[in-house]
Amino acid sequence: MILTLTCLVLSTIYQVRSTEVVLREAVATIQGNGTNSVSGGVYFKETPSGSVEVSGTVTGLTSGLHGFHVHMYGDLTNGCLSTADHYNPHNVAHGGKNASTRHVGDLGNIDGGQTGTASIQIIDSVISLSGPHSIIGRAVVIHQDEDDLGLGGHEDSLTTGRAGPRIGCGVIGMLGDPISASHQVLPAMMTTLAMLLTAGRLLR
Ligand SMILES: [Cu+2]
Ligand SMILES: [Zn+2]
Repeated sequence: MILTLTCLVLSTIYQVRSTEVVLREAVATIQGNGTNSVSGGVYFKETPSGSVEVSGTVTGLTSGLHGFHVHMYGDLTNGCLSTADHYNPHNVAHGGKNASTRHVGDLGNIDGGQTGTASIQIIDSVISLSGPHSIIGRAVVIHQDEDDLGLGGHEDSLTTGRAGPRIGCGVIGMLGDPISASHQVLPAMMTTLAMLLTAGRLLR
């Protein structure tokens, strides 16, 4: 019995080690550009499947849709303007979040609704928080107008989505240290161990 239990525990530990993943989180505090009252927080969280969950709230918007992108630089020395263009390491055309051709930074629109408050809940598998095309240190930018997702037929549809002036932005920074998934699995291992010990006692 003791031998069986030991084997089970060791195999659990082995599986945990072999599937270890590091998950990163980041945050951008959004401030208005100039005199408007746009503000908010946007959170980025890596998931075990490799996609990034984007969530948060932005207030002080006008009603309706607003272009929502990751721009190249986390440089706010000249307000949102110095964040430069959409983050586009592959040098391709602008598009919607779900388009096959898009800038890495193209996240579509956020919706100010009737009240000017947008609740953001996006899953994206193109942006990432690690590797050569990490968005950490770059910037989130919110625009005055709706991003036409490259489909508007205007000359700037395929570069900026014709989303108009930048009304808010924030630098994307690390949120705490990367979490090793094995930390999350430790409690599960303890539970398994406890269950096995209980089962062992019942069988005795
Ligand atoms: Cu933009
Ligand atoms: Zn773009």
